[in-house]
Amino acid sequence: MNEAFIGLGSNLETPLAQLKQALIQLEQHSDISELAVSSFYGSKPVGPQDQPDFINAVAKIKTSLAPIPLLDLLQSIEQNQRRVRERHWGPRTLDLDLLRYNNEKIDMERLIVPHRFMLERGFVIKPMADLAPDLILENGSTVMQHLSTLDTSDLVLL
Ligand code: ROI
Repeated sequence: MNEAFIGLGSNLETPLAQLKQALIQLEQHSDISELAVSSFYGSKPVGPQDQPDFINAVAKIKTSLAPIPLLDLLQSIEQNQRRVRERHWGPRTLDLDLLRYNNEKIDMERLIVPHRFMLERGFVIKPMADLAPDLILENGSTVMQHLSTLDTSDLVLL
């Protein structure tokens, strides 16, 4: 079994319902055997500020899916929820990012793991700390140590 972390984010069309629906889709999938979810957090948009606040969470799964089939699944869930993405770094109905897959480094055209921006993003690291505070990140710090270096003052526990 493989362990993967997935970042969830939404800022359109009842974001909390979007995240919960996506989590149900993951939980019900036959190739996903365990699912743990962080708390949900409200967050200010990173990138353009003229868009609604986001809701973010992180899920930890155990899965028999290889990375690309897992990416395909995440993208199909995004599509099922009729993901709208109007512009780069603009508002979106549902974003599912594959953050980590075991301890693997993957550098493919479609998929880079660990996720390129996760270390900079409080809205990823804070929920990840709920699930895996002692996990060692690619910079050698634990999630908890790394969290203490980030400004998370804009995150609201829901
Ligand atoms: N900002 C926040 N707070 N949360 C997100 O999930 C998020 N996702 C994005 C961009 C537009 C970069 N900003 C975000 O893709």
